[in-house]
Amino acid sequence: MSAAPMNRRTWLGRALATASVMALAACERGIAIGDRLKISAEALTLRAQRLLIPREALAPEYEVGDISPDFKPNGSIDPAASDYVALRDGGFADYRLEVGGLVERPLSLSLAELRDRPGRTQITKHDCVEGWTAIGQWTGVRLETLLDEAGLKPEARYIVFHCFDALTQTETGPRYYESIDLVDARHPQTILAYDMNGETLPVPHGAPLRLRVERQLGYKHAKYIRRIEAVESFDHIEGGNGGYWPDRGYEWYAGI
Ligand SMILES: Nc1nc2c(c(=O)[nH]1)N[C@H]1C(S)=C(S)[C@@H](COP(=O)(O)O)O[C@H]1N2
Ligand SMILES: [Mo]
Repeated sequence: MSAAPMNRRTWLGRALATASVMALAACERGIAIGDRLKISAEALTLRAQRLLIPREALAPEYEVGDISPDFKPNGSIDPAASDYVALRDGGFADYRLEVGGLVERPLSLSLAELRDRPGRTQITKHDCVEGWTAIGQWTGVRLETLLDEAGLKPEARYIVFHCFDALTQTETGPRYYESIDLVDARHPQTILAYDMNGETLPVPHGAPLRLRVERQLGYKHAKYIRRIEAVESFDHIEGGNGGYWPDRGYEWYAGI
């Protein structure tokens, strides 16, 4: 994925505003006409989706025979951070998923403990903003299961996924992160996947644990998850736009 094509700050509230308001805001910021049109189109797409398809609707599911023989790994494919490398070299035996932030009971779960919980398997189409798609089978624990165990505090509005990898492949570079709202977090197909196509999730696809959030584009599907944080806002996180790519100009809500 290349660097963000435009110099603008998008925000959920703005995405919910009308296209004309957005175009006007862009105009005031002196953004080129092509970008203004793109912003308007994005707002219209989001509004049309929200009107036509309930957010709770399921994404299409496919058959085993539909699974893509070559599912392209994308973005980070082999994180270099030393904490990740140590866990990977130990077969992820020491891995713990931390669930914290605005929860009543923070969790720290091993992979075995995650696998002990009820699992869900789904065959879905992954859709990357770069223009390719691939069908894969994913097995994991529903995010809602863990959120209910941890007990969300009433102020919690978003779930943030903190990842091990830095796209710069350096120790100090900004690590990937993403976030979703509680509608997507509680969606039945939103899972933390530990298996892909019936086998342990491989490193290029986000081992040991990655998000599947099937109603959104690929960059929302955080791989290499190390910690989950329930938050009220994104103000205290990196650039404040709720994700690595949203901080670089991409939409926070990437509905498909
Ligand atoms: N941690 C992390 N998650 C990530 C990325 C990444 O670079 N780091 N890339 C995203 C993008 S752009 C896509 S398309 C998908 C790719 O998932 P795949 O490698 O299983 O194809 O992961 C997403 N999640
Ligand atoms: Mo992507």
